[in-house]
Amino acid sequence: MSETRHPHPSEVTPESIYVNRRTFIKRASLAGIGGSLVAGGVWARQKNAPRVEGTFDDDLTPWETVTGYNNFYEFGTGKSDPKKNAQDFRTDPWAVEVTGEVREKRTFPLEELIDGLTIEERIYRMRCVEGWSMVIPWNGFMLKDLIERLGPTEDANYIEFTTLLDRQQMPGQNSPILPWPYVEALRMDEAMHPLTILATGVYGKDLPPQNGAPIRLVVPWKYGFKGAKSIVKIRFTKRQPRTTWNEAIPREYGFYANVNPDVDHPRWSQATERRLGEFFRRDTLMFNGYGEVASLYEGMDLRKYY
Ligand SMILES: Nc1nc2c(c(=O)[nH]1)N[C@H]1C(S)=C(S)[C@@H](COP(=O)(O)O)O[C@H]1N2
Ligand SMILES: [Mo]
Repeated sequence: MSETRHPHPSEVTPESIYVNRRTFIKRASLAGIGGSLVAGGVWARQKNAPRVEGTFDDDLTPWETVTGYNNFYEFGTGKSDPKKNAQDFRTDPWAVEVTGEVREKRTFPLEELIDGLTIEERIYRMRCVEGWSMVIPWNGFMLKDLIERLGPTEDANYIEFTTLLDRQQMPGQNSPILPWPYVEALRMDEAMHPLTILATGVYGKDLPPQNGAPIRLVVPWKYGFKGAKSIVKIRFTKRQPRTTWNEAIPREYGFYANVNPDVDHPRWSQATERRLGEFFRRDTLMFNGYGEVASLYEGMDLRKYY
């Protein structure tokens, strides 16, 4: 990467929490990465072995941070609340309703919905609107592959994702901190971009509940809040759907939510970020470093469409 040199994480973090990708791969293969690693769950029932897609030289954020420092307001607003409060969350059986402008309009058991789709490992930089970032080895499939299978109609311009609404299991939904259930959406061309995935795993295991088990959206060039967790409904729409954070605080959270160091959040700058596990802040990169998506927004004023 051509950005200014930042200290190597091993220079500023204790060796024990420093995970090098190569060591990880070695360890993972020793443990037998993939289906045999865990019993039950979505990941284990996937027939195809994960394929590692591309290479990436940023160090991975350690498992403990990826699964212990989360935003999932259904389970509390503190960063350590989701891990604590989501442990008994039931993700099996799980079904996803597919509706709206689409040929295959019905409710699918999760296994059937994703059966046969190619699961890969995708190591993505993730950037939260709050200013922290991580590098996460997701396991998932291209949303595009699922969309092609479902067959949206010509009127499908957007795709909407809805999180489970369950006030018993998700205590946060008893407080009006957000309009529930959590909803996010993408324009169809964003959804069809090969970088956009639905993740079912992380670090070669099923997603832990706090990370959005059993299936969640991952869009690496957008702020983390676009990545709706624990999805129970996928709806194809003609018009731009209402989305949770945009509806809650429109001035602060736009529909597009593209990572953009030049457009500040009204209450803080978005120019830099703190990669969790590192000491010094890094410059935030346009589109979180995924410049290949720029063509999706050609001719759009990204200050207006933030
Ligand atoms: N349903 C739901 N999805 C959600 C959230 C949430 O509160 N509820 N938080 C979002 C935010 S703000 C971020 S930064 C990411 C965090 O994902 P992670 O905990 O797996 O890192 O999840 C996103 N998806
Ligand atoms: Mo976030």
